[in-house]
Amino acid sequence: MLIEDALNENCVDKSVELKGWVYRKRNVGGKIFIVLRDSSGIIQCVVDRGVVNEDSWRQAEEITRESSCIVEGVVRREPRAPGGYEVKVTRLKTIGLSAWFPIKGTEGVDYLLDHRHLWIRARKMQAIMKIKHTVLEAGREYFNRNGWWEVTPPILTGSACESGATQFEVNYFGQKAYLSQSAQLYLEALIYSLDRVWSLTPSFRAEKSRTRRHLAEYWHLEAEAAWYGMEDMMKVTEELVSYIVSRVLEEREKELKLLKRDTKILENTLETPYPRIKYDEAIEILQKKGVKISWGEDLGADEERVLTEEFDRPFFITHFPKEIKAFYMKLDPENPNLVLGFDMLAPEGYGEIIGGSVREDDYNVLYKRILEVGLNPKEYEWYLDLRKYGTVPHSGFGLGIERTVMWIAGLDHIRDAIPFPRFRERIYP
Ligand code: NSS
Repeated sequence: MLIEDALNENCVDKSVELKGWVYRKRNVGGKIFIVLRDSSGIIQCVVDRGVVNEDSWRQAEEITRESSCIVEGVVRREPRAPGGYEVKVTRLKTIGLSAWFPIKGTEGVDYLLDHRHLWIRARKMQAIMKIKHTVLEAGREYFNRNGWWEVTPPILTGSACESGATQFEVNYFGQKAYLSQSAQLYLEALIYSLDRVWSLTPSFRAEKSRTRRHLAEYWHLEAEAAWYGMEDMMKVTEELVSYIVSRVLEEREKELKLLKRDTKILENTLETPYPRIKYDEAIEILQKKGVKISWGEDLGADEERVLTEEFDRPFFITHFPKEIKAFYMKLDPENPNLVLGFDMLAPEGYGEIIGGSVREDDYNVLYKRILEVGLNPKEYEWYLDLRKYGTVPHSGFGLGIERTVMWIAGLDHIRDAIPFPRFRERIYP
């Protein structure tokens, strides 16, 4: 039985068997109090010398923090115990006696990263991973219920999707290949077959520095659709994000509470449409607020944070200068210095969680853009082909799963949104 199920009025006076790990242990006046934990929660188990046999008592005496064990006992109401119930132990069996556990929880960031394989047992980490589970489940469900096809793009790729500067090179049987930065180019090919497609894959970015919101390996939820314009695709992202947040609010209340997440702003997120501002306006707002930035410059984490102060829900920035965006974005027919691109920013300082755009569907314009940004059209021959054989207006986007979890869970660093984070400095564990 899971601990969560034992913390229940129906179990009072009933015998239960629980399997878990020792979360805390103390001896008080001839009794040993063991707080047991499993994936579902914690429960206090009281081992009374007068009740259990000699063998169970000895095992309770010897058992250490983080040992695995099986506990049998009777559930009782106990308002002073976490959850309001406790187990009066009748039998305790140690399964895996733990050596001295090297984590108390007060250690520094790097120490905890070195011991990540053990730290992921922490209740905080459990809560975040459960929230992530629901984010992933809701994301998949949104697409599947709305008639999109799930596809499986490759991770080993021959050319850059985003900037070449953040590519991981791999030795592919003696040739150069790269780890995928985004499935986008392949999703674009797939829409000619399936109209509307989505994928959930790892993406890799050789980010130069360690920041609060960059990982070298992250999970990327991407979608691409034929015939969709900018507004159509922005609407998809709004519906997706509001659906994800609604599911987390419904199903992960306990975890949000454990993380002390203030859910007021998350509730605002349920209501769409989200506000939209153009890049021009974003620059004006920033300049008015005293931020030193001029038109044409990219918005970094600091600028985004200032902009989020203006909104109490996610919002879009659109129509960026083409120089700061990727080669595949369609030029704005009303002002070809701009692209039909959009970013969705999460409020409360979090910033960008989604990047998307209309794609350039004209062969000649795309060819020119590839040259302009210094890429080799030879490497993009297949991608250009898509504009040669039945080109179609289309759009797509990518949502960073960890960025989204970081915001929804209210984390101050992206590293905790993934069990084994990868940064430039380390890959251990
Ligand atoms: O670079 S993006 O803004 N856009 C793309 O990769 C498009 N090719 C996606 C598409 O249209 N199919 O990245 C998309 C999102 C971005 O908004 C972040 O939420 C996330 O991916 N992202 C990251 N998360 C964690 N760590 C890093 N380094 C990172 N880079 C992007």
